[in-house]
Amino acid sequence: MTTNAFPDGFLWGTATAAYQIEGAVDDDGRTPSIWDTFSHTPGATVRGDTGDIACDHYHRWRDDVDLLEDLGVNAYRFSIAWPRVVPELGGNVNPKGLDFYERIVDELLARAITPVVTLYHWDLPQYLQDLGGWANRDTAHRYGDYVAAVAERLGDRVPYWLTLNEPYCSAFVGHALGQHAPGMRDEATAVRAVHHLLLAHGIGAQRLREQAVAGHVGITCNLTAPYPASATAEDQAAARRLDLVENRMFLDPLFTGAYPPDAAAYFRDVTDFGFVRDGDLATIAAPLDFFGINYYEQHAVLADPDDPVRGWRRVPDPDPTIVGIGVHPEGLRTVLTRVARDYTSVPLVVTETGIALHDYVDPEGRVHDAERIAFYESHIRAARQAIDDGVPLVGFFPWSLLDDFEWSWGYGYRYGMHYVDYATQARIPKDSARWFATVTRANGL
Ligand code: IFM
Repeated sequence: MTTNAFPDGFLWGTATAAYQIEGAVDDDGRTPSIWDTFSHTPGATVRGDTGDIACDHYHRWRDDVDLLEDLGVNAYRFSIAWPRVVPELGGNVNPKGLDFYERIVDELLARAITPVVTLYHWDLPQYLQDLGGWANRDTAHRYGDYVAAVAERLGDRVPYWLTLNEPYCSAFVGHALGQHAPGMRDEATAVRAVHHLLLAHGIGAQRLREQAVAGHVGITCNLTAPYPASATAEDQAAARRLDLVENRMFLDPLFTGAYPPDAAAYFRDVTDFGFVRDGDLATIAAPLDFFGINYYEQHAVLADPDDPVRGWRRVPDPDPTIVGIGVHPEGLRTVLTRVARDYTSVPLVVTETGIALHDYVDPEGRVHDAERIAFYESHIRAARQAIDDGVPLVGFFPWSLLDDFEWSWGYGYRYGMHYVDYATQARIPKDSARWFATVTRANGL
């Protein structure tokens, strides 16, 4: 029977990431990450925006926890900044960095809000990038040491751990497209980075288990729902190739312990996967307790005859949002049912989904974001349908709690349920925040 209520204990949350909201980039021993370097590179971000101040969450975090309470969420996903915890090469742990996150975790727990901790949301310490970053296998081991340090301090209290956020973006958007830090345009390095990120995930998960953390261990991937623009064999093959890059390069190693069978041919002109060592895939594919999915995109795919190897083109969405992608809640259902059917039976969590708008404060001091409410509502319905399809979905976290530093887009695009006035750092609940609070309190629509 279809119902709009969600299962008891369902996690209703929202999400943020350290570099996007914290600011305080020099406080208490933090050193630069690749995003500090990249955002300070002329031309890398819109208007030269940086995360130097962002939402000043480092100093205002307690007020932001109040916002969570107002939303009525029972969970909150945030990330820990590696360069706060291990600010220098050599692995010395900075207690002040850990103190900050411990305060947040304890405050959340005191307010019955379940902390969901992302251990890596793109802010690689710059000192590791100087040694090759994710192209260097050793980064995966350094990541393991960092994870162990966090687990030693917080392992008894954090119920959900996510090793990585969106390795697709770290690897391909950062190393092949050059739009994210470290700003490289080299596909061979991007594929190497995929492997070392996944290896880092596996090593990080191992280190969490060795520390006997009390919580569940998972990873978040951003998955898309590509489909052929027509029934021709060419378009079908093109959609499958895009699916390889965006989805299967991550899902297959994580859940089947092998790169997809078509990966070697697809990347044949850039790599022979010689960086994969014996045992790596077993480390990567060690069992998880849950799996996080960030969903933003469904797209039609056309064959591109001019490019026989890659050979795909995304069809521009007929009704795009300001970031150029469409609103397709049915794609969320597709992605969830696919993962549950083809890859894993572990509980799934929608760790992000959301829409960027040009929100503004009206003369009465209100922010009317009806499109965001419609977006959330349709995606929550899609999530509910996935549960009806048998998907073990246990949580839903709209992106985001706050407007924030949206990476290379800077501050121009707003994703938050709270409007941030960057000049005063005032937070103004948007209509979507009030609406979402009714959902969390009713446990459904
Ligand atoms: O802001 C990002 C987030 O850091 C990762 N997922 C997509 C969001 C919206 O662009």
